[in-house]
Amino acid sequence: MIAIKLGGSFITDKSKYRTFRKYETERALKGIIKFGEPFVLVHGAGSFGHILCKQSGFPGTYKGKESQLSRVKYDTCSLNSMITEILLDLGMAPMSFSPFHLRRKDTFDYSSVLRSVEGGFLPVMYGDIYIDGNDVKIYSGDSIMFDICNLLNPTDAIFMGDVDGIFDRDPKIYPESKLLKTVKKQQDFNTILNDVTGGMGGKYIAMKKIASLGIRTSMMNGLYPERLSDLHNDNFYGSVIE
Ligand code: IP8
Repeated sequence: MIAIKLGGSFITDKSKYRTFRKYETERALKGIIKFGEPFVLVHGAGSFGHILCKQSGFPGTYKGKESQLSRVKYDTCSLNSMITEILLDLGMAPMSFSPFHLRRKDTFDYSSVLRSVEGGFLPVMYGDIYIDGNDVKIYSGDSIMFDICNLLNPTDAIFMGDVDGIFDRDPKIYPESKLLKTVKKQQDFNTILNDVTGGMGGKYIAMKKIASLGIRTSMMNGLYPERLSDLHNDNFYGSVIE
């Protein structure tokens, strides 16, 4: 089994509220299915979560801002519905899970996710908000990836983004930046992060933690899902955390 995360910046245009990249997402999902390995799926929220959260001052108290919070929940859920609809049309049996509903006192309870795997379903989990007292908090798809990898021990954890992998500098700003085909998990990611930030800090931390579980962790470009066929050989075009 493999665990795959579709990044929010890949499946949406992060700069435009509620802009779903349907064609790209569908292509990536087709490529993942074609790869043939059983998988669990996680996706980010992109412009269906981050824009309105920022405007509303979330994470933080939601008192007096209940309708904004409902709107965020509705938006993240609609993105997830569009993704599960694609999977249904591709003949899969997706089952959706949000941290909002998995939240227990101080933790997240993934037992229903595990039951869905045992039942032969494809769990589709997504970064979302959850309520903690008077506060709303955000649980990212990257954190879910760590939790699910810890529980299911997949052979691979694959992060599909809108760039080819991890670079020595932000490839969107520096055209001469170099793709790091292997990154040692002992590497101090801050030395890379300084240039590659743009909201990617949490991702590197999650990837490093997953690699420390002994799970092969890689990052690749979702626009080229066919690169999955080289996942386990030297021709793989992406970054592997070792
Ligand atoms: O896109 C964030 O999840 P992510 C969820 O995986 C919200 O970071 C609601 C912003």
